[in-house]
Amino acid sequence: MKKVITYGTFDLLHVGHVHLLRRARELGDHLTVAVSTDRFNEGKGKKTILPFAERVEIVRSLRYVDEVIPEISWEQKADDVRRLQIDVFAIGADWTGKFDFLTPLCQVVYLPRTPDISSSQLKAELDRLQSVQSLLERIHGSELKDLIGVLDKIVHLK
Ligand code: C2G
Repeated sequence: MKKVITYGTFDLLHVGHVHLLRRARELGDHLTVAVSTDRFNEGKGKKTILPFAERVEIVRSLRYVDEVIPEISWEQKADDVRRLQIDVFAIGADWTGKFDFLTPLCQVVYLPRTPDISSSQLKAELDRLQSVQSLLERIHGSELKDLIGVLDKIVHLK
């Protein structure tokens, strides 16, 4: 059985993550995903929306994923590869070259990223929607009606 491993935060799971996991799984017969813990993410300077336990549950539910382990440090990869008898390490091409030190232990594959989607983009969009919502909440009923009237006139002027 050809075993593949990959590592990541997988916050706000999106198609970029799913495409990566599908292609990683297609490199073998079994895919292990090491999901970054909240503490490890702090070290990466990453603030996640979803806590570790939820990110694990979501990743574990995917058809491409056979096993999930925690990623708690940068140094665990070589031990994971040996302990789990991994044949292929795969990760997105934004990491190209960073994990070549694993080549004596297993094949190292950098997979092209999916363009135009990222957890940080989704977070930025969520923040924007939240600020629009709080603005509308601050505008009282009558003012909101006036604002809608003005916007309506602008739209119909076009
Ligand atoms: N990814 C992708 N396309 C995107 C976004 C992400 O292919 N549009 C890939 C990344 O390259 C990575 C995986 O999806 O292989 C998970 O991405 P993140 O959750 O951002 O993980 P990252 O912060 O890159 O953590 O030790 C390695 C790190 O834990 C990797």
